[in-house]
Amino acid sequence: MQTGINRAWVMASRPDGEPTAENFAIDESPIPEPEHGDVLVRTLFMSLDPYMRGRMRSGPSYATPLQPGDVMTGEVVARVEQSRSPMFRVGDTVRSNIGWQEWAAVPAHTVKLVDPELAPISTAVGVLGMPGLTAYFGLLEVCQPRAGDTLVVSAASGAVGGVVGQIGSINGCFVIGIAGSDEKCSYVVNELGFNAAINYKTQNVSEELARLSPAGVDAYFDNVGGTILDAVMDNLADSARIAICGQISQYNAVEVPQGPRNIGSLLRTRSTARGFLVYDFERRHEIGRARLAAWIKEGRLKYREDIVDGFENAPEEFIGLLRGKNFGKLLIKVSD
Ligand code: NAP
Ligand code: FER
Repeated sequence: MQTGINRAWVMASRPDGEPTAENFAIDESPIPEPEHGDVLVRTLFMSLDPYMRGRMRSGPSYATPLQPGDVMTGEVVARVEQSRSPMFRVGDTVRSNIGWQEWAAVPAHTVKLVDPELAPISTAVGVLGMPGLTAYFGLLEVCQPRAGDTLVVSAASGAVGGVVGQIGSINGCFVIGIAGSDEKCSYVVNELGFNAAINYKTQNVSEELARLSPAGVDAYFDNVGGTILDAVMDNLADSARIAICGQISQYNAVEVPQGPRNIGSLLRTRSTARGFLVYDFERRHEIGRARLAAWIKEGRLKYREDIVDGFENAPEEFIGLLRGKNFGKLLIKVSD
């Protein structure tokens, strides 16, 4: 039996616009007892992701929204501390959707084993987890990149964007990243091997795209929406493919903002814009994970993690994520 206190971050109230510290509260309870068929897990790394802002909102979604008092949604990398299932042993590393909390007793069949030989275990919720698989399937299936294509990706230095650009390079694309600082831009070019980068805060994105790729953009992996999507749509090549992966520039919006101002460009260029969710490709996730892991081992896929120490820092870092404070995959280190 494990004695002690479990801490969980709950949504105290629904945010109106940008989340604030007051929208979150810590709930304390005894560390739970695993029942027959359960494992007791202790969080090592907690993943913070933009989609969590969507869960805090009421309204239509593929997932049920949080109610005030619910534990914040999220996936963690954890250690099995007690096992009442033949599926796991004490000491196994797993990933589990237990949300923002330090401990949980969960049915063993809901927990996935992490192979520590593949890469550092933190990557199980990063480059080898949901964000990496989003990049892999969104790019290959929705953008359908071909050698010689110009591929543009926004939030380029982030968990998804960094992987998208590198898989684009592996497929022979000319890759242009869009990011929010000179440091992030130089990182994607100099460390990740993108061909070029545009700082959307200091440069005119539409003009830079026209200069860097006069023949137009063949594939756009959209992580942000808003005015950056508009700028890319000003520069489409014929038969371009736009993957609508995320719209982070609008996640804190109180009113649904005015839509793309240049839909006519799709018509003129016979282009396609398609939304997708990483879960659409769930049956092939293990294939994607294996390929991503192989590229890491071969040195062809690099990744950056932004690891912040301390469970108590989760809300502040999450608010920062929506503002672009993170640089690479954002994780909270909860215990050793
Ligand atoms: P991330 O890129 O690591 O972090 C978010 C980044 O978004 C920030 O660092 C910031 O970078 C950028 N950003 C924030 N506000 C912005 C704004 N107003 N305009 C432009 N950029 C802004 O996050 P991630 O986990 O890789 O997620 C990236 C996108 O993919 C998100 O939209 C997310 O919702 C989406 N996603 C979708 C799926 C799916 O299944 N469809 C799955 C996973 C993720 P800068 O400093 O460069 O602005
Ligand atoms: C994400 C952004 C949005 C994401 C999922 C969604 C899994 C889905 C939103 C909806 O159904 O309303 O990053 O990641």
